[in-house]
Amino acid sequence: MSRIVTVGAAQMGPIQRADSRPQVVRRMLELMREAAAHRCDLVVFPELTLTTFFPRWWMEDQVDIDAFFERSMPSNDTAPLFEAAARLGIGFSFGYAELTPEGRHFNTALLVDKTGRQVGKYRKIHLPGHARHEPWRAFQHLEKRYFEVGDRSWGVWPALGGHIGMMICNDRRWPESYRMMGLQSVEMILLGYNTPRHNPPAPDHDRLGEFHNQLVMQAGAYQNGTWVVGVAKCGVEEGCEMIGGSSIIAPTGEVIGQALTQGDELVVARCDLDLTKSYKESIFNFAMHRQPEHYGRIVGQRGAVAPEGGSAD
Ligand code: ING
Repeated sequence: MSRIVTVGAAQMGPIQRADSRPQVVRRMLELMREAAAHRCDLVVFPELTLTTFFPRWWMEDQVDIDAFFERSMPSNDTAPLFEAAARLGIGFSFGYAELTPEGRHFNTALLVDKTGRQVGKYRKIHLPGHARHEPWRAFQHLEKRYFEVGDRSWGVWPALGGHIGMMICNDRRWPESYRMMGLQSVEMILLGYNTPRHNPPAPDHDRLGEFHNQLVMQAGAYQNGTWVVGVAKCGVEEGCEMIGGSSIIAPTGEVIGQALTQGDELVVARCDLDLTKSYKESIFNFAMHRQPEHYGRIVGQRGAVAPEGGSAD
């Protein structure tokens, strides 16, 4: 028995500050049409798909900041995506900056089914970077200033014949994100990312950008017996290079599809959700092997606490 979901990882090249939402949506629709031609069931778009990665700039006027946010979803600009999904019979997920009616700001991702109905919503929990202006940096990374921490934990939704979950960008570097969905029997995790090549506080990491990107997604896939679809917005945006490497990763931990460019590029793979079973029922049979009574620090502590002197045992 196999439950095949044909996935299109829809990598987006750079979006410049002057690029309008209609221009970006046209690019997304082109990728969706290409996915339909490849008989995809699902198209996955990156984090903050609709605009340039604006947290790279220090802004003080909330009007300027809110210009990057969506007040409604779908909006006039994004409605064509939902209509195309229903017309083509393709589910999709994408990330955007959400401004709620109550005035709250989130880095959000949506899961939309083949009928164009919103199935799931996730708001980014791990916000990297900093909240204050740090002019020493070549560019800012102000997600802690512009977004609130998500107000709901990672969800898993029945969709496309399986259990689908979402996370966003920096979440992928934290094993807790995967495990929270692994404990909900997730079979495919969708995630988008905008990852600058250069990380000002740790420039020695720059040469390892693609390696760390793959490392964390492959580990998360294998350790939770799930597919992982990681999709980049990449290339040089406003002078800032962001890494590509969009990947479709099997529960084996193997990369079975990967983008080759730093532009708009569709990576297609047939993903059998039943490949997850042998991992979930053996090496990562959580009910049989996990020992939560010894995991207290993982939830009880925020930061690390080193041992007081003394011997090892
Ligand atoms: N971006 C980055 C990410 O976690 C980052 C933050 C930049 C981490 C550079 C490491 C190096 O991929 C987002 N948007 O979370």
